[in-house]
Amino acid sequence: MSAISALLIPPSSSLPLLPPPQSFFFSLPAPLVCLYKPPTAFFSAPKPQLRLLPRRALSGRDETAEASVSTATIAVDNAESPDATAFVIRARNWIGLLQVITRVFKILGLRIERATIEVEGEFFVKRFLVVDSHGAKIEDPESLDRIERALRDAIDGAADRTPAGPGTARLGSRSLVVRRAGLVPESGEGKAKAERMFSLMDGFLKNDPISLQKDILDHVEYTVARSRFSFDDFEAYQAVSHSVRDRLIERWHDTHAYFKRKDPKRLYFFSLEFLMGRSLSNSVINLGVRDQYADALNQLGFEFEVLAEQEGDAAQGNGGLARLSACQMDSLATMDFPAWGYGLRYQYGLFRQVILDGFQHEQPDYWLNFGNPWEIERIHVSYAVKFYGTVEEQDLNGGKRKVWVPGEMVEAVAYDNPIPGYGTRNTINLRLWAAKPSDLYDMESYGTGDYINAVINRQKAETISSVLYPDDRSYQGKELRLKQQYFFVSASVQDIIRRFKDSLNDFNQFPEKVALQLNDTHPSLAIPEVMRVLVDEEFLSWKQAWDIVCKIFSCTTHTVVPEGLEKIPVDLLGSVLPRHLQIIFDINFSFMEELKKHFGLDFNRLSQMSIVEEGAVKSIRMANLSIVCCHTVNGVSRVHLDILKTKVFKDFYELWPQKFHYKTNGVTQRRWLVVSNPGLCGLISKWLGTDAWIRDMDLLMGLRDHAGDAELQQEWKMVRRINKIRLAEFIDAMTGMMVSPDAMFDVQIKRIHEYKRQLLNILGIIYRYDCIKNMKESDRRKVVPRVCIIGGKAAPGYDMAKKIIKLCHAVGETINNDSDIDDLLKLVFIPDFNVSVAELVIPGSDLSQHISTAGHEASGTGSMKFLMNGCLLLATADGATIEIIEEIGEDNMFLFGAKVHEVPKLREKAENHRVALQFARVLSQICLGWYVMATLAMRITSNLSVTLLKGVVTSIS
Ligand code: NBG
Repeated sequence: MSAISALLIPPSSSLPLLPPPQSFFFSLPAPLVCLYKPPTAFFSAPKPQLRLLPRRALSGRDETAEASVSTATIAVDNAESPDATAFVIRARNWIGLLQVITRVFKILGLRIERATIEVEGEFFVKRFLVVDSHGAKIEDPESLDRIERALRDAIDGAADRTPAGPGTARLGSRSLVVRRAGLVPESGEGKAKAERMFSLMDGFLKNDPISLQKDILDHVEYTVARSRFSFDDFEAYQAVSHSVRDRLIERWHDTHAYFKRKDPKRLYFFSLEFLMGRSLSNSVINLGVRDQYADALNQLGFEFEVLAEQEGDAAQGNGGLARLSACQMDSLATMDFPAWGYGLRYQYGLFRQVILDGFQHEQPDYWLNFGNPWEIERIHVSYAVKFYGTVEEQDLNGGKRKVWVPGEMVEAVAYDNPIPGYGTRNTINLRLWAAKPSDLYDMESYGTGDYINAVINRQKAETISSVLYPDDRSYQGKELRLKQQYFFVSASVQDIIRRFKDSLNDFNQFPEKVALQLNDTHPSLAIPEVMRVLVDEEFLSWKQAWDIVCKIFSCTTHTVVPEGLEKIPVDLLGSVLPRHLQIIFDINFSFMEELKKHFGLDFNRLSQMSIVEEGAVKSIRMANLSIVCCHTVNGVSRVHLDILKTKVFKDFYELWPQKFHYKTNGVTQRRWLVVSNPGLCGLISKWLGTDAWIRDMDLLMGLRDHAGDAELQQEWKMVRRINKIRLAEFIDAMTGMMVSPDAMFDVQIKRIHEYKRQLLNILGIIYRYDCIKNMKESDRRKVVPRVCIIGGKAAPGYDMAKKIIKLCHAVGETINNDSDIDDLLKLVFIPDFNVSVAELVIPGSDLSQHISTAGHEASGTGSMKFLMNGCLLLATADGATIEIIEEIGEDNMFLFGAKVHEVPKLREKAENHRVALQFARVLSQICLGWYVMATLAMRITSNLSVTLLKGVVTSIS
């Protein structure tokens, strides 16, 4: 145990259970947002590097002002007192300084014995006599150094948010930063007006309870338009959210002003899906005002948690890829990147799953019905997006140019969603586009006299952003999907180019200002779109444009199987985006020529690598297009990259090995621990003596020092128990089933897929049930009661996945109603699994299953969420789990099934595989109708036997 950790172990009650993270900023080592690999190198951006936001840069102060507040000196004096350490802090005073200092001591588990204050000219000298948590003097130099650094960081950090310099008020509280009139004209009427404006809005919104209450009640009255004497929980949630949004907007403006001034290289993250879940809790935690809101609401008679529960999920995505985008945004903001997210604002999110008689039914998720306080509609930020039409050749700008004459035009209107970083003022933007009818076009149809139909036709434009496609692994080349992809890409590219041109006009500098990260192939039309804009609209030569494109794009792929790769029929693309098809053909032509030089006339290879797939339906392979144009192709785990290199993109890897990289996925601990498991969060901070792990995950290693401590174990159990009770209540509310929190909660929650093998889990449950039924009473007493929990949605068109859900219900019906086995085994299906359900289930789980057939899960981020909540894993060596095993050790998990390299061999042998007796017995029980829906189950099993024999069974052994 290091000296500092020994020092920092608090005497249990000296720290609040959940130290408010907003109290001050430690300056932290470069944060790691991924559990295992920091994603900073994600973009492999060419020089110059993206410029990170300096931690103190967003205070609205200039550099000269900075010098004037950073004059604090801190001295340690161990001679002054025989039994306490003196910290002497000499600084210009500001309101709140004392609070910041005492807070540091408190959080470090130190006790202030005595404090004195003297004045020396304009300086104050504050002397604190301090002892450690055991009442002893602090003598260890390392500890002293850490305390001193914490003090300095806190004082400087708080001072950074404190105004300085002439003409500004000195407000010490962290939230009272004064705005500086950076754009005030030097003199004249303009100056007077600007000064007046800034004096009217001279401070950021305050976060003391009274100010918060006033803001909330104002929003009740003026935004929600309810009387402040009569409003319900939902209206209170709306008002609270709007007041939080106001605070987000302040930081968001500062961030934009800062980056506009500095003009760094910006990172643009393009994704068709963002699975954000709820925002309120996450926002107040990242803003550092969680406790203030809780207090303020308490005094008004509301509970923060209850209001947070009112929020619906923003389910603008399907599964792993989309949740990764959301975690990515949180991390980019926290790590001070000048980043932007771009996507589509769907009116209907991922369908709601309703279970009727054990079958999944889909209901539309019209999530905007209740308003969305987190977005800001930017009616003035809109772009026309073109579709259909023809390409003509015209004489333009001194040469023959291609001109796309569109057949339809739709307006893309921006909806901005501020994303706050944790422990920083950096608040980045997720800009989502909504489709609106365009005013620019279609005037003619109004002249025809059929006014009503003209309006109705225009309204159809809105369908582009109306609904999220609910499949996560298959793409059927649908026109609407293609229009969605191009719509968001085109608007985003126009926005980026507009921003670039605001400061520069030379496109040679474009790669120094823009990095474009494509999340899977869905946004890959951005490639021909940038080519089109540069060549057709900015009149660059093809070569110049191509050089730029090759420098700015990188992409991540999230799939392992070739069927998951997107293809767009040429006919469809040619009709919707005629100019883009030409550009793709031209790119492919040059690429093929390059290939011939490299590999000779190896037609087999050429046809496999071609962007254009010949065949019954001639198609564009979006993955090939991306690889050809991107400087970096990113896998999401080590084994995923291996599979890309050796199978899916083998030929490309041989050609361009330098392009292929991997960054193992991560999840943000802000969402998956701090928001979802406050009990464990408090415990960790208490035992580590700091909450710095909320930005720097590696610090959790420090818990190892305390792992054997009985007190910690006891507290841990208590936290787990409370989470399990909460989960049991939720299960009761959702399914009407009472489960005992004393039982082991064995959980598998994720999208339903054959490769994820929920089916295998269910077969295992049947086997367990059969064993219990056949046990002697004495043996039954040794069985650990278990509640098996399964949850997840099946894509509406994925028949087998839907049957698996039905089988789960059928088996549950039998097991749960069997009074003979009592509480020894239960099977629960949690309906409508989404982000907020996961936030509730994960902290209450004892065991979680991640049992995909090895070689099928690209990464798998679920296991990371369970793991950081202290849940045991039962997992195959697949995706990121392989790296997790290396980190935590095989002894600390239940490793299961065949390895990646063993699976193909087992598949080969599957035809003649003799299944284990128990397995055959389980199948026959289903076939014999033990589990209610015998006929249905029979149909499943007949399909199953093929799957099982080919893959599943091999992994049971
Ligand atoms: C998923 C993979 C997961 C991976 C996430 C995030 C899609 C299409 N793919 O294994 O199946 O963890 O992407 O990379 O959601």
